[in-house]
Amino acid sequence: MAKRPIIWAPDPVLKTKCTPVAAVDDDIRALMDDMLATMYAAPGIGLAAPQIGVTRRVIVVDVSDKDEPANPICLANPEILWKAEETALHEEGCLSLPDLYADVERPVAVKVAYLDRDGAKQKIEAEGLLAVCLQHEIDHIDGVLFVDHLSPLKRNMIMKKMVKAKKNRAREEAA
Ligand code: GNR
Ligand code: NI
Repeated sequence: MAKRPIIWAPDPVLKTKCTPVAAVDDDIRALMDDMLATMYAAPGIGLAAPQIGVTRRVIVVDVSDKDEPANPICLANPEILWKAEETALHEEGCLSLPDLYADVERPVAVKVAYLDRDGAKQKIEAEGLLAVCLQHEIDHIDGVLFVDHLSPLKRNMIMKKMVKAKKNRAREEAA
């Protein structure tokens, strides 16, 4: 399992609609393992393949508490089958928009079909933080960031901060 660099917005790879995986083979399993290593190291509660530069429909999540056993879930070709009509606001962050947070409105529960790490068809019904995280990650593989759910004013404020943060990082890396 190798940790990989996380791509920061703005970047075209984060705006890309990712392609489905044909089958969960050893290459996809290695990708899932690298994504989990990258997510746990960050640390984060989810990661989507485009965040490490791979435009395939693969996401990983683990919303377990620190004092609980780890509960990694690997999802290939996740598909939202059902969304609750009820919505709620939840504060979101993103490893591709480090240190920037905003309240995002989403359905409070979702049902998702996917292929697991063994390529078996699975369904998961989620509410609470897991529902938020799954929707955030599935957005990523459709080229959508949490800021795309905000008003243009809020989105532009956050993206301006990201342009500055990326310039600062480039300057630090060059120094
Ligand atoms: O680590 C993360 N935390 C988080 C908090 C609230 C809503 C969504 C998330 S996902 C984020 C990791 C990430 O960027 N996944 O794409
Ligand atoms: Ni994210």
